[in-house]
Amino acid sequence: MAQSLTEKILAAHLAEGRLVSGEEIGLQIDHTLTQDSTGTLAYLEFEAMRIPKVKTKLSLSFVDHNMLQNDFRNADDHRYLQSVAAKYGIVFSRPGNGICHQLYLERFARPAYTLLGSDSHTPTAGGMGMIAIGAGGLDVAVAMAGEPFFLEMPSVLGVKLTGVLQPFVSAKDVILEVLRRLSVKGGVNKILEYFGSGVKGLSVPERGTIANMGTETGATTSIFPSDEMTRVFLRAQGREGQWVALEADGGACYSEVLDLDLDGIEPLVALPHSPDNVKAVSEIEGTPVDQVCIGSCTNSSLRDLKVVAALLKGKKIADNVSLTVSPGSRQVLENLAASGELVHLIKSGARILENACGPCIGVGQAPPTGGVSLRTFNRNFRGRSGTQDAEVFLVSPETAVASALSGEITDPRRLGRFPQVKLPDRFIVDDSMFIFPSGNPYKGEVVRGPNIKPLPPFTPLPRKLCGEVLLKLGDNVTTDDILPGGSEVLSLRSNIPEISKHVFRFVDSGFAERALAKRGGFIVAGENYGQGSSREHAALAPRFLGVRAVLAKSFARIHLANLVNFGILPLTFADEAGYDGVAQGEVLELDVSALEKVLPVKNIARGLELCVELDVAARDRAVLKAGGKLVAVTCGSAV
Ligand code: MIC
Ligand code: SF4
Repeated sequence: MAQSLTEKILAAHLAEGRLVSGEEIGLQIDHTLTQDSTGTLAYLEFEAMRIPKVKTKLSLSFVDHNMLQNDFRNADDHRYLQSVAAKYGIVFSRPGNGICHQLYLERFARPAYTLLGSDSHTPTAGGMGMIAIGAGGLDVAVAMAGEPFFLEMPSVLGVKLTGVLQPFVSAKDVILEVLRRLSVKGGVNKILEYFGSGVKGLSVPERGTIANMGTETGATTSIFPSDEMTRVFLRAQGREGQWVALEADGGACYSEVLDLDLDGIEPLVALPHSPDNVKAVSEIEGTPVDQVCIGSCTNSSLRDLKVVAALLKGKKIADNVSLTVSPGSRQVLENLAASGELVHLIKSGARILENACGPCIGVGQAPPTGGVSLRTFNRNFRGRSGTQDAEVFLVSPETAVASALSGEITDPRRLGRFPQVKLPDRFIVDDSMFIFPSGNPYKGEVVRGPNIKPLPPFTPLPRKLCGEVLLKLGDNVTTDDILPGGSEVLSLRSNIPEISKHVFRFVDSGFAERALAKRGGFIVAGENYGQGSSREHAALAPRFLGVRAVLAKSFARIHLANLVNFGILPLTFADEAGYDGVAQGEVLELDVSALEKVLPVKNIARGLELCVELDVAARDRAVLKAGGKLVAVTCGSAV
C-alpha cells in the first residue's frame, strides 16, 4: 500500500504497536536533544536511572535559554550540564554557540532519522525529512536510556503546497496561514506532512521555519520530503554523505488535506495574544511600533539574516523603534561577518544580541509599558515578553524590517525590489564550540552548584483524592501561564521548591500559597490546557504544591504526557455540563482506586455527582498509580 513519508519513517522505527491512528506506538529514537532550561531536570532524571552511558546514536545538550549570568545560578547549571555530558557520552554545545534547533539543523539533522527533544520546537528538524518530536525531559531521559518513546499514533494531515512564494512573502507567512486555518489546537495528535510541487522552491531553513511553528497548531510534528534542496543544504554544510532521497509514495493517503497555493499568500501577522490570531499585514498597517525583535529558532537562519541585512543596507531604523537581532548560531554570525553583511545591521542601528533565545523567552528586551513589539518569533502569549501589558505581534523578517524602518506596522512589499539573496555553496563551518565525548571513561566529578536541588520524592496515588478546586480557568491556558519564563523564574529551573512559588503567578498571585495551605487540590480548565512549551516544571511544580488532578475539556499533547509523568491525573469532562458543574473553591472527591476510564467525581458543595474520563494508555495508568514515571522507571516497572 502507498505510504506517506511519515509512515515510512515511523515503520522503520517502530518498536511496539501498529501504525493505526489513535493506538499507542513505541518508537525507537536515534537522536535526543536537550536545552539548558529543561536539560538540568532531564539529566537529574537520567542520573536517577543509573545507566553508565546514553544508548542513542547521538545525544546532544545545548545551552541557549538561561544565558544571563546575574549570579551563580545559571553558570552553575551550565557547569553541571557540561560535566554530565562528559560523563554520559553526550555532545555539549557551549553557551554562545547558538539556539538548539538552528544548530541541530545545521550540523546534526539527518533525513530518515528520529529525534526526541526536551523542547517543543524540536520539530524544526522536520525541515530535513526527519520525525522530530518535542517531549518532557523525563521522556527524553528515558529515550537516552535506549527505551522507546510511547505516544498515540497521530493521524497524518497532508499539506499540499503549489505555486511559488511572491517577493517579500516568506516561510513565516506560510505557517501563519496554516495557523489561521488550523488554530492553536487544530493540529493536536496530527503530523503535518508537506508535499506537492510548491515544496521544491523552499530551502531547508525555510522548511525549518514552517516545521518549527507547526508546534503552535498543537501538532505532534511536521515533516518535509528530503529532496535536491535537502542535498544542497547538506552539501553546503559539508555533510552530503548523509543525504538520502525520501518522499511519500504516489497515492499516499492522508486523513485530510490542506491545500495551500503559495502564490496567493500575502504578508501575514499574528495579533496579540495568540499565534493563530492571524490577519494580513495590510489590514493593520500604520500601527506605531516601539520594538522589533528578529531572531528565535523560527527566524534566525543565515537565509533570514541575509535578507534582513540586504533590506537594511544603507538605511536607518526609525527613532521610535528599538531593533534587536539575535543570530541563530555562531555559524550564522560568522558567515554574515565574513561576507560583510553584518555591517549593514550594525550601521542601521540594530542592537546585536547573543546567539541565543534571548527576548523570545523573556530574557531581556522586555518592551515598554503598553508597548507594541513586532517579533519574528513563534509565541506571543500575554506576558511572555516580560511586560504584562505589552502587545506582541508575530511577523516575518521582511515585515519586521519594513516596520523597523518606518516606525509603524508596514507591508514589506512597500520596500520596492526584493534583493537577490544567495546562500553560500559552502557555509563556513566551525564545530569547535561543540565538545564531543572523548570515548574514554570520565574521571571528573559531576559538578552541582547550590542551585541544583535534588528531585522531590514521589508518593503513590492514594485510593481517594479529596480537595478544593484551587483555580478554575478558561480555554488555551499556556505553560507560560502555569509557570512563566523570564530570567528570574528561569534561573530556578533546577530548584523545584523555589520555582513552585511562581506557579500561576500572573494569573492568580495567591495560587502557590493557597495550594500549600490547603495541602493541594485540583485545577479546572477548558480546552487545550497546557499548550505551548514542553517544560515539565509546569507539571512538576504544581505536583510539588499538592495538585493531583487537572480536570479539563481537553489537553495539549506534551503537557498531558508531563502530567502523567509526574503523577497528576489528566481528566477530561465528558461534556460542557461537567465543566459548568464545578466552581473554584468547591470541594471534590474522586475515587481513584480502580483508575478506570470513567471516574466518578463528587462535588461535595453541590451534593452532585459527575463523571470525568481518564483517556490514557494502560502504561500511563501504571505510571499514575506508582505516583509518576520516575518511580515507575527506577523501580523497574512500566516506562
Ligand atoms: C519555549 O519556547 O517556551 C521554551 C522555553 O523553549 C520551552 C522550553 C522551556 O520551557 O524550557 C519549549 O518550547 O518547550
Ligand atoms: Fe528558544 Fe524561543 Fe525557540 Fe523556545 S521558541 S527554543 S525560547 S528561541
